[in-house]
Amino acid sequence: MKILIVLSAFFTLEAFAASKIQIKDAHIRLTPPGASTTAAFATIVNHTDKDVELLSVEGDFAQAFELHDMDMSGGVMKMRKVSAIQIKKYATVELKSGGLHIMIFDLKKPLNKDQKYNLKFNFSNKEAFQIQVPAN
Ligand SMILES: [Cu+2]
Repeated sequence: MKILIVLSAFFTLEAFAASKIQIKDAHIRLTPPGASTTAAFATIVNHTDKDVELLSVEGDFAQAFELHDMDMSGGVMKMRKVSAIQIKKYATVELKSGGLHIMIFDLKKPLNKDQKYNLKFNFSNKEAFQIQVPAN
C-alpha cells in the first residue's frame, strides 16, 4: 500500500513537470443575441526557461479563430491580427478585454451561458493543449 501511494505521488509530480505551460482562467465572452463574433481570454504561464509563442487556437464551434492585439491608432483603439503571441521564459501573459485576445468569427450556433467549448492552443515548442472553456 505504501509503495502504491509513493508511486502515485511520483506520477502526479511527473505529470505536473511535463506540463510546463499553463492556461488559466480561460473563458469565451457571451455574445448578444444575433452576434456571431466574439473573443476568448485566458492567462498563459510559461514555466519553462525558454520563450514560447502561442501560434494558433482551434475549435469546432466557429469557422475561424485568430490571435489579435489592440493598438492605439489616430487616437482610436483598433484590433489587429498578430501571427503569434510571445510568452517569455518564466513569464505570464494575460489575454484580456482591451488587449491581446483570441478572436472568434462565425459562431456555428449562439453560445450558451456556462456551457463549455473545446479550444485547442498550439505552441511553438510543439505543445498543444485541448481545454474546455466556459462561455460567460
Ligand atoms: Cu479582435
